[in-house]
Amino acid sequence: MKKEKVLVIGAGGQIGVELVAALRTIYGADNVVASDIRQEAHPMLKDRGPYAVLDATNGAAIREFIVRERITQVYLLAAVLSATGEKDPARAWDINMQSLLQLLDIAVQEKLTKVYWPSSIAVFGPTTPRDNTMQETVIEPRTVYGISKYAGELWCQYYHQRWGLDVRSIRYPGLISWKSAPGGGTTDYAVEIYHEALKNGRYTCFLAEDTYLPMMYMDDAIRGTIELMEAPVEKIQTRMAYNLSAMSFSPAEIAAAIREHIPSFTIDYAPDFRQQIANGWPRSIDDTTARQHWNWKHEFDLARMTADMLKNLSGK
Ligand code: AKB
Repeated sequence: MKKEKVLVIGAGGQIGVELVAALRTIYGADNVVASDIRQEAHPMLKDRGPYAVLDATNGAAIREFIVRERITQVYLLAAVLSATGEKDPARAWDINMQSLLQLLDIAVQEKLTKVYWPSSIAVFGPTTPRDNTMQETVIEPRTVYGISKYAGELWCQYYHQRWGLDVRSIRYPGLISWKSAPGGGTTDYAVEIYHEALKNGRYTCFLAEDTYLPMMYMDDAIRGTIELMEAPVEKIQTRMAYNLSAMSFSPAEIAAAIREHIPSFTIDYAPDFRQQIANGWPRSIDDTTARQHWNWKHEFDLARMTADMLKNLSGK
């Protein structure tokens, strides 16, 4: 077992519950503390290792916890995502930025060995080339979530340059998982559709049928996150977040993939305010930089992910 004591903030979310389990296999269950603002631990976090109630924006409480528990690494996952963020931009900005800026300070002062903070394809905007969007390109986000992620990337880069902090980050595409639900994102339809296909045999999609977005299966996202964090420091040559890609599909294409397993499945479309957000994001991502720097490779495509999602969700 590696000797680190890890704190995951916002562990009860879609990424957190799976990341905590993966980290516990590397560092040992007792050395990975899951924390969330919710009093009650997510069922996947219950009785499987230490759990703490922590508000990501309460820097004093987080510092006190880090010092008391001799934490050496922190993963900060708490965030307000794109769709929820547009409903209350000031709150989204506050939560997303306060939590990061306070943690970066604590990390320098308490000499943490590493920090992980997720970014998103939401950093890109309508002025970015939308196909095979490069690592370095025009970046003018138009959602508060995207603005906070881009600002956050710049802060991470600043803390690395100024203080030598080892902070690493990934621009996640839409993440699809069966163990835990997403919340408040524009790409959430690609999870809901599987649940509805199994439950009701039909789905009304909040994006139009030809809306292509970059997507990734959670297994790949967790493996990629851990590979980035485990990579030797000299491989991490960008301290902005890495583009990471696995697949790109539209609602019509995911529906067709589901029909391979459930031929009677039907979909209709009722685009809402999330369509405009999706229209400003890339259709596909170029992740050559991550592939070259630390050997990133995805494993799941749409067909393989669909088979796995439907098998696991039916078992549930
Ligand atoms: C969202 O839709 O807001 C997120 C994301 C792409 O970061 N899933």
